[in-house]
Amino acid sequence: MRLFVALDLPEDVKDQLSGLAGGLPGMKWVPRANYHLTLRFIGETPPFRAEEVDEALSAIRAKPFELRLLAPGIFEKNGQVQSLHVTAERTPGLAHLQNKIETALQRAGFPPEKRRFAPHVTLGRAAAVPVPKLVAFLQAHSLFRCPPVTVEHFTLFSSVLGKEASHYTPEVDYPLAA
Ligand code: 3AM
Repeated sequence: MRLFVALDLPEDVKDQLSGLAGGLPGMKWVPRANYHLTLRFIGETPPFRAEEVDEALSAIRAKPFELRLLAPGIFEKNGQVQSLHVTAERTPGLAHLQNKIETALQRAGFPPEKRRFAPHVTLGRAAAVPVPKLVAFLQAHSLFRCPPVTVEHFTLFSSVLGKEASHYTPEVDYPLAA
């Protein structure tokens, strides 16, 4: 199984995010159903390890928190735009949960995540978007904000890579409690 840990998003948030999708030639938009905020990519995992992941995640105790999604941004690699996302504010509640998940998975024997946590929801992958159009898009939406939502659980997803889009299945929800 290919696994990752993420926040699923309420339907009204997905509605608002999908309102941003469009108007950029060359952008491969993520289907609305696939919007999520990745907390930890785990990757290909045999069934017995998946059980250990579940045990590790089940033992996490963290409080509900407010998630704030802000203006769109981009990720680049070697000067090439890779993807478009909305940024999530790195609030203490979000950082705390991500940290607990990272620690729990390392204790379960997974190697540390090397990349710094940059919370975001990917909206699209940039195949060949003209840069001026992208800049105009980011400017046009720079004031975009979602009303804060209370996060009361996190989710272990499995993913099956597809030609057009990956297919994500929520496998287990883990509640957050005050
Ligand atoms: O949440 P986003 O869309 O940024 O790109 C994949 C997606 O990121 C990322 O994990 C999320 C859920 O699939 N991903 C895929 N392969 C990865 C890898 N080898 C990866 N992240 C880190 N390492």
